[in-house]
Amino acid sequence: MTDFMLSEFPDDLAELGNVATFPAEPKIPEQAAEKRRKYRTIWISDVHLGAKGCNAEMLIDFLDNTDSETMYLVGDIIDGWRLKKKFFWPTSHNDIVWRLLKRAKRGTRIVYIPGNHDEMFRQFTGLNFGGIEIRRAAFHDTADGRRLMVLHGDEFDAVMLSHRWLAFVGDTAYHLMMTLNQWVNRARQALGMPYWSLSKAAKHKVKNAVEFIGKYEEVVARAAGERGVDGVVCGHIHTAEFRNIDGVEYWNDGDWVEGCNALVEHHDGRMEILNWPEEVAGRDAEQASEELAAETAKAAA
Ligand SMILES: [Mn+2]
Repeated sequence: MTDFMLSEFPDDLAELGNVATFPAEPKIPEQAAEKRRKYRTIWISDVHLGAKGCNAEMLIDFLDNTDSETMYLVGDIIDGWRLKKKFFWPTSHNDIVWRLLKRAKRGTRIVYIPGNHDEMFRQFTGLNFGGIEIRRAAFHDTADGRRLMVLHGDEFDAVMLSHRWLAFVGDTAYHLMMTLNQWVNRARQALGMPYWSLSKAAKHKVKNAVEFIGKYEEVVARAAGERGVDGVVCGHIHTAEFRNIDGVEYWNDGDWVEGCNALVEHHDGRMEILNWPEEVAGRDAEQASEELAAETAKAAA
């Protein structure tokens, strides 16, 4: 047995457990925090960190431009299935983890509800890591007194006997489609065209997929209604949506692979689904018109 070499450790043992060892800055610098849009609550899900399809840059932009008192990570944040097949972890994915931990440190209450792709974290239900609470599901009370059940949504796969969703987006087929989506969007970006979601377009054209999604939404809403809540927030099927189904609110916060959606609650309890590529396009257009106005004013002077 080799001797324990204390000399190999830093002189200042406090360094090992010091908060200061938390990387001071992410690789992609954080944008100024003062002009962030403030919400009461933010829900995001289906980020799929560790998968090539994850739209990390778009999510980083979202995180740098928003803030909230509470944030729910509604599952499939990390894609354990993909990581198991092939380890893939670019710095941008690390930067997202950095931003989430930083948010918790700044005082945002973060509740992480693992999904089916990150189910390995379900065994830690009830624990708290870096200020992030891990839960199997949660109840959220809105500012205007509605009670919402929050869960990932794969719980209903077994109920959906036909499994049409899986037939349509079988893991490999879905992965291929997402790769294609990236190529298409890289080309579009090079041509100065806005972001466009390939599978979103395809999903709306495939009758079975549309039927499946509609049925899924009804099954989830019915289950929530049976539990006496006013509504439900879930993710899983990568289709952001709001529907009132027999008096029960169904909210799906979408995904960050193709749609790049988030669900937010304003301070008065009003809820809204954000399409971040559209928000970015709006911001860019506003900036361009401001610059043009400034140039025109300069030319006139
Ligand atoms: Mn899922």
